Amino acid sequence: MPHPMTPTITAFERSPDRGKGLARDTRVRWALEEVDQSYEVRLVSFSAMKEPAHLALHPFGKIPTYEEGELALFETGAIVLHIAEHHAGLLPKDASARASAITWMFAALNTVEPPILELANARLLEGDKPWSKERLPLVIDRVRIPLNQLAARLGDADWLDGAFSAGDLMMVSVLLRLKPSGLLDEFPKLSAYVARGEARPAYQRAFNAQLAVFTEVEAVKETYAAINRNDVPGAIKAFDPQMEWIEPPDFPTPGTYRGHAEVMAHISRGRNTWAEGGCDPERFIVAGDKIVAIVHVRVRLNDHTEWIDARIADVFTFRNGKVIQVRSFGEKREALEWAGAKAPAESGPAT
Ligand code: GTB
Repeated sequence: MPHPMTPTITAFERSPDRGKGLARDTRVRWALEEVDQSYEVRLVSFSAMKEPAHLALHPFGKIPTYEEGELALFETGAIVLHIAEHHAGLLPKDASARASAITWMFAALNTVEPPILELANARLLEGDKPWSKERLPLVIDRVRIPLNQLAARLGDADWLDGAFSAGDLMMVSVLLRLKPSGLLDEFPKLSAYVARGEARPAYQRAFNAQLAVFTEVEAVKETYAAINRNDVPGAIKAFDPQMEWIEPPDFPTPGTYRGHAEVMAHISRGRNTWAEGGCDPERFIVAGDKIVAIVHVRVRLNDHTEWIDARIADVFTFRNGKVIQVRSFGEKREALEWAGAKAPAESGPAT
């Protein structure tokens, strides 16, 4: 079981950047990694973000959120500040130096990030408007102004104000969003500053963790999609040759199936009993190397008229990007307990 105070953050179930680290959970993960605090991740879909359970955590229906015991936070500025204040390593001890570092966090969020967001919106959301081409140079110039000023202030220093701090973490996170635009290349000092941030082991761990979630969830989804279309080789594409699939005694085909051949035969046997329907993973909870998939099973078996309509939970364990075990559970609670994860907020159909 996780420590009761292990924080849980939320992240995109399917990040539009396909795991390039640009969504805002990365900066929270980075802060947690810098202070060596383990954490859990609950993945939310775009529709779940707008449901009451998530809105209770984040009034604006966004990610990330941060839960730690009774405490629930939103806004990455507040979350990173909370982490930095409760652990050593991200803020100086001296009160004035601490206030300066916090000032850089605000500068990143209030001065540097807004024009960068405006540019992202101009490109992604307004690119098809008739006036977009004319407006874009103006928006880009508005980004250049604070970047020029920031580069001048940074000069040849490694970090903004002495040692690396939460201010740098936030500034680098904000600047990273510019990478796809190429604009950062105009500012070699800032490019080098961002590269220094990215080179930090804690950043690397945070980046890899969010990328792993993206690729692992895609692999889990593809497993069910392949089973549904009766593509058994496709279903085991992400499975390690030594993997095992364990089904509990009260399942129709209980037992432990080991290796590709046994697992394929097992999947095939189960799949061939279906007349129609499918298994849809509806929700994902990440706990360390495990992904708990809450699966909606809606199947009509051969020679039956009634439908099976149930929710089960499959726990996928990954090693080096490959599935080494799938363990099925009839009850979501049992699966989460076994995986050492907390239950997700209840909402929508997947409860
Ligand atoms: N001010 C808030 C904070 O700092 O926490 C902003 C939170 C926020 O905008 N979150 C975004 C979100 O949940 C994700 S980061 N959006 C969903 C919605 O509004 O419905 C923004 C983001 C999204 C995608 C990429 N990407 O794919 O490149 C990059 C950044």
